[in-house]
Amino acid sequence: MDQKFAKFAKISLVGAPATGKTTISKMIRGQLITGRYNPTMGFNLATLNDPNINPFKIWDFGGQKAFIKQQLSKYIHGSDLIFIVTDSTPKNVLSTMEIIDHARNLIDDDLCEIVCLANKQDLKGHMTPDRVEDLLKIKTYPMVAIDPKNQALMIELISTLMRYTQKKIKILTEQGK
Ligand SMILES: Nc1nc2c(ncn2[C@@H]2O[C@H](COP(=O)(O)OP(=O)(O)O)[C@@H](O)[C@H]2O)c(=O)[nH]1
Ligand SMILES: [Mg+2]
Repeated sequence: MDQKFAKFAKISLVGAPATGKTTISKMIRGQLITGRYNPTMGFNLATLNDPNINPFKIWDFGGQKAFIKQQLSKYIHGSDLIFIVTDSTPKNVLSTMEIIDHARNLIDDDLCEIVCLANKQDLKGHMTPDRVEDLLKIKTYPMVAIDPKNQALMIELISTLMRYTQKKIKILTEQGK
């Protein structure tokens, strides 16, 4: 195993409040999704040990404006993969832009992939992932976090993105960067 991934990989879920970060973290781990909304204070930390993928920790950051910037600057370092979670309404996508800029300033893009999950694709009037991608200018995947059937899809996506980052790091290391 590559040395970087011999440890638990760090996956961060970042976004505005109520976009579905905690639901995604639960869905990935196969936990029951209740549909109730309890705002996350600070962050939740969970571990996934799935036989199909190297173990990782999921950092689910609370999105409240009052502390998101401070939380991110303290804890986002060392992420191997960041999922920016937005709901797929124009208003939410605008707040997401600001969060992406903030996260980008804190991490090294070469060591960490940042992609977006355009969540709540089941809701009427949602924007398509292509439209969200046009606005945010980062690779965007459609998501319905309340559907447990998306668990396998999320694990596959994480696995693919981690392999991609691993390859990128290997090339950079070979180039002596
Ligand atoms: N319709 C719909 N509701 C969702 C979806 N994902 C999350 N929710 C709901 O949105 C609310 C906020 O979700 P939560 O995961 O707590 O948001 P967080 O603040 O980003 O952690 C909850 O009531 C969830 O059940 C989704 O894909 N579709
Ligand atoms: Mg939450």
